[in-house]
Amino acid sequence: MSMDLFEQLKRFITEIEQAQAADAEALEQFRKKFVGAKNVIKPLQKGIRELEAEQRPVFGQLLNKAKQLAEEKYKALKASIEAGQEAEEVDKLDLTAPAEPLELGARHPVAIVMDRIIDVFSRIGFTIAQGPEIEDDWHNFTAMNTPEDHPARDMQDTYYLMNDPAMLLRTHTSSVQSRVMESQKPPIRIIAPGRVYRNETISARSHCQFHQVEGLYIDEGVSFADMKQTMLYFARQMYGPDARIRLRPSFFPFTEPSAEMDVYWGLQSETDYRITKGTGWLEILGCGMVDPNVLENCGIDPNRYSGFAFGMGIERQAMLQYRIGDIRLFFENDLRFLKQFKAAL
Ligand code: 2NM
Repeated sequence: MSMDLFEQLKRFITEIEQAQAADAEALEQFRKKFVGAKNVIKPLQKGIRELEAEQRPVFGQLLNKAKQLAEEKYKALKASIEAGQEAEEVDKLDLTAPAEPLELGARHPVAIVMDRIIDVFSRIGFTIAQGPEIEDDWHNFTAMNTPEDHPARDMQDTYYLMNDPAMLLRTHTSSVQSRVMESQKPPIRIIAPGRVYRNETISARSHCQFHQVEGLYIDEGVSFADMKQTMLYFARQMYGPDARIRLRPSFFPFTEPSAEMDVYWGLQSETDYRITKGTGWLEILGCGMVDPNVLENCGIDPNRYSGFAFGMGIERQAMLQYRIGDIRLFFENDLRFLKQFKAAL
């Protein structure tokens, strides 16, 4: 009797060890027989009472070993069937099929307009200059002939760093131009595109951050006429070959004389009246002859060299070009807004 129990268990163990499963069905049969709730090993446990006392622990250990073996074998069989299925799926893959198309992103309208402006000036020999957005007072204001009592230097108008009030977020990219003038000899022909900051209340028309392209041209004998012709070239490249410009006298601390440039927009629609304030002319940029004080501050001899400079806001031009009514849209990163510029890629 006791021999039968051992015999039976050993047979099961051999069967478990030699088991194979070709498919999910065979695996399920194995599971039912050796692992499931009604497995064949369990009933043998009851037979333990019929054994001699010294044989019971031996049988118990063998029984546990059989259970463990069954579970391990089941896991192994299952894994090998799954690996087989995976290999089958890989075999079915057509590796020569064309890939799923990648959805192209859209360019940000500020980047689109900025690149167009850069292109226009690149064609006539301007190169791109860059500098830090966190600037010192010298490069942003003092070198730029902006006096201590100028409103732009007010704590309310510019962002200063709390742990170092001598440092600030640049209010224009002129700070880049001052760095270039300090480190290079004329002829200098650069544009400085980039982000700038002003401490303004955010509204549909103004923001605490925006983008600029400023330009600088310094050499011997550079005149106001050179500036005017360069600005006309720019206007015609940006706004079409028939674009007309006008210069109005203005003031900037770093240029003398200074001017504001308008491009003729027209008065076709009611909107045209609104955005041009009824004149048909749109203000596009500021410009002027670089003040001799600025040249001197940056180590360039004003008796030998002269130059012109200009600056424009990118958002403003993007708003005109794409009829965008609110400057905040540029900085909210709302996909419904951004996706509209896909075609402009
Ligand atoms: C403007 C308008 C007029 C300007 C001046 C300079 C520099 F560095 F030469 F002094 N950079 N940019 C300038 C001149 C900027 O922005 C409306």
